[in-house]
Amino acid sequence: MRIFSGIQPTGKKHLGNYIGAIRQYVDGQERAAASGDESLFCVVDLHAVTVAYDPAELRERLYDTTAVLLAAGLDPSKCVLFRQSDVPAHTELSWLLSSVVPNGRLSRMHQFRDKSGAQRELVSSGLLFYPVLMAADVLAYRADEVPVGEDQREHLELMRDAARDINRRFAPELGPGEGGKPGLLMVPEQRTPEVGARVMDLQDPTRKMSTTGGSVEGTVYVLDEGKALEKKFKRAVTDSETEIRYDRAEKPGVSNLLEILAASKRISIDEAVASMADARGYGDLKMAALTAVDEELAPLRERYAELRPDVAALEAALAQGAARATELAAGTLADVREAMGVGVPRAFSGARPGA
Ligand code: AQP
Repeated sequence: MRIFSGIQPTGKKHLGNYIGAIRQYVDGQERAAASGDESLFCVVDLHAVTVAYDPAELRERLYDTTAVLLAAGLDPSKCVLFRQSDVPAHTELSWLLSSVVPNGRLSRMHQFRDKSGAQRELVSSGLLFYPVLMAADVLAYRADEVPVGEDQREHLELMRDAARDINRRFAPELGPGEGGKPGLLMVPEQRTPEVGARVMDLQDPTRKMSTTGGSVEGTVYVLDEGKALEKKFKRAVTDSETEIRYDRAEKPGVSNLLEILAASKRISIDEAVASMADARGYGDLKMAALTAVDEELAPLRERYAELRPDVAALEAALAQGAARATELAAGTLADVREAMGVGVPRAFSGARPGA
């Protein structure tokens, strides 16, 4: 079971990123090792240049994100943690994949439509091409599973179709790459958590908690603490009833708080509802969710404060990961180049399949 996921070094990481993705990475690191395979987690700096950004800021945010991942429990001796731009195979494979990805499909992707609409000046072609690079990130490692939040479903579908199309067109003899069969590329499965796959904004629980699209008061950051954290939960939007029950359509605010409570305490939604049986009102639910989040994130915050200042140690961890990622991706790239008739033929290069 090979696991891969990427995360952007943009902004501060929020509770949705943590529950939907980061916590799954830590779990994936253990599951991949238990299966005798590897897990790879990548800070995707090349994705971050698709919208307006400041280069110096990008470097700082990359270290922030790397330190958050390590503080959450990723361990470079158990997983491959690296920076996307350190492994040029991602960009080469994205170009090769572009040969099978229809342009029209890219321009219809929800994220592209939302983000291009929000751009005040330039809508970069990188923004349009984002899902192809994301497909290359995963396919370069022949990952079986991609732990991500629910919002990535459309990107995963495009990635799966790209793998299928490359396999069908260029190497049908190697197999489909899914259903337990081998293939030039593997068709990966999306893995979302059972609880917390789509954490919603506390101020507008009909919209997902988000780095760029959410409200400041409704976005809980993993490094929020004390009064700032408390204020966000106390002001969370609920509804005019008093009943605490899980109903996403009718009671989005209450359901989101229940989901955050359940995810943070690692219990089911039913157990979270049952734990609130004696609650006097929504105030108690807000306090329970706040306490659970604070307890879950306190060790991460402490560890982050220790790790973040040591940039040399962060660079060393990323370099170790990049070396292993480069090795793994090189094998896939050699096979794809050969199948697509690009570059020096294998007979002349001496490269072995899967090398
Ligand atoms: N609200 C969410 N609930 C659950 N999972 C979420 N993810 C994002 N939002 C939620 C998951 O976090 C991972 C990292 O996403 P990213 O690399 O896109 O990082 P980001 O830009 O900080 O995340 P956002 O908030 O998704 O950015 P916007 O909305 O600004 O584009 C992914 O696995 C994602 O599913």
